[in-house]
Amino acid sequence: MGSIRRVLIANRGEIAVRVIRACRELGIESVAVYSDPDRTALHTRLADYAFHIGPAAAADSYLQIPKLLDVAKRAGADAVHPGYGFLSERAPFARAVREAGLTFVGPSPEAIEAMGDKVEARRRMIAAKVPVVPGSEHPIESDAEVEKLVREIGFPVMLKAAGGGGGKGMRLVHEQAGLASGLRSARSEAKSAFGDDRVYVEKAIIRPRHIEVQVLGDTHGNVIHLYERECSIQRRHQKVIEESPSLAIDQKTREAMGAVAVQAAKAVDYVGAGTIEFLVDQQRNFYFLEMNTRIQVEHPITEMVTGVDLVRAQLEIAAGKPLPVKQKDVVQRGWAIECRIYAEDPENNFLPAPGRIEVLQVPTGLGVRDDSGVYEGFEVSTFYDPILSKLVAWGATREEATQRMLRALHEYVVVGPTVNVAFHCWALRHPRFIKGDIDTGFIASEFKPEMLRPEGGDDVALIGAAIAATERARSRNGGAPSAGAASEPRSRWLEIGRREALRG
Ligand code: MV4
Repeated sequence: MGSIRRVLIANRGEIAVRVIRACRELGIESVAVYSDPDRTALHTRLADYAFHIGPAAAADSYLQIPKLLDVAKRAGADAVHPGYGFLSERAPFARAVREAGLTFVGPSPEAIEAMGDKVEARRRMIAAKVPVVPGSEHPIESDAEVEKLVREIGFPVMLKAAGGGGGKGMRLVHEQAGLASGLRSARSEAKSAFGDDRVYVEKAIIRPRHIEVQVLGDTHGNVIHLYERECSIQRRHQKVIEESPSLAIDQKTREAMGAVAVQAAKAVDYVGAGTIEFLVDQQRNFYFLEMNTRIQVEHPITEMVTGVDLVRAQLEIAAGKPLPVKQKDVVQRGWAIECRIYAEDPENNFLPAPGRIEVLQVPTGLGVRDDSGVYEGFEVSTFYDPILSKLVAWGATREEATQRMLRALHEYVVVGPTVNVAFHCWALRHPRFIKGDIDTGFIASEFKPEMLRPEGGDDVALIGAAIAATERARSRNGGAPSAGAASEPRSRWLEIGRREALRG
């Protein structure tokens, strides 16, 4: 603890950039690490120092604890920020950082461990009077035991891996006949995925909403919450659109969830930024699901609505300072929506679509924020999550935020990789989104690839737009623009093509 002068960022892409920005604002020097394909990445360029840590495969670079610690030492860093993903929730990493005499920007290894073991987390939450989904208080020992438990809670039930989280190794069981075989397959999947065959059971909540609460804890025992994020729009356990506040809860439920989230964090002596995930059923009952012991992808919507810089707060907390705000001063103002902009093809089962970004036009303007990890000319690698940026729109009301997001999506142009911009337009214009009638099954039940396909004739305009944009990039790069790429018709094509491409 004590003051932090130089931070090693054990991550890449947009979150590494986000941390570098917070460091610079605080007068803290930043140390980036990069793999072979990230030699020219944005985080590598923006940091004060950058060190090569190995080949593209994360297992040989961003996940190499000894290499990272060696760089931290050589670079003279006094702290390590893990970002999200990679090593961010690995207790052994937090411990190794601590044992190397460095400050880990995050919670204690003990808190990471307690919340990483989902059975242990449930046990701690039950002890702290945090509502959990009815079910196991310890791992299932036998078929007889699970049958007895299920007689009490009733079908349907969800079998889950103690070492899991994020949806891996889950089994939905509807009736007695499927219980023993479900247990067997859940166990073997858990064993091979996590090296841990412990499984537990919960009552299954049907078509739940996923609503999570941001918390901050400091080293002086203070914990506050920063209200909720609605994260129900997901696909295969990957969030796609998030918003804050949530339309699904009233003020009383909101305050109750916030208070429970604080209780949950206090139960593990939580320090830093964390998130308590809840499942919310159709009667607005809420249940603790998991705690994420890291900064999350979707943290910007909380920043936009509360005005609290969460990454700055992480760094200040790690330096031993008290929380930057008191609970009574945390207020939700307006509405924020985040769309994750991915290089992927929604018309082809959301297949990742990496490649070189030939043209990039990023939206700006009132109430628009784009947290990006890329730039025009950068090659999106096949080795990592193909996220380009997180586009956030803030408005005084949900309607204004939605309109602003649609406007920003309209401005967003990427030539090169296929992106999911049109998919976001489709979702934001959907009557169920507009009503706020969303749950975790929204995309699976509403989305069909045909819904994005332009009607006959529009393809011509799309091709025109692509040609025009490529010409623009070529001339900017010093190449000779071809005949017929004069500025007037070029911009008209671009305008028509863009409008057609984005028409939901
Ligand atoms: C559940 C559930 C219904 N009932 N647990 C999926 C991710 C993992 N973190 C927990 N998950 C779920 N747990 C009970 N008792 C439904 C899900 C679930 C889900 C949860 C949040 C967001 C999206 C989801 C999509 C499918 C299933």
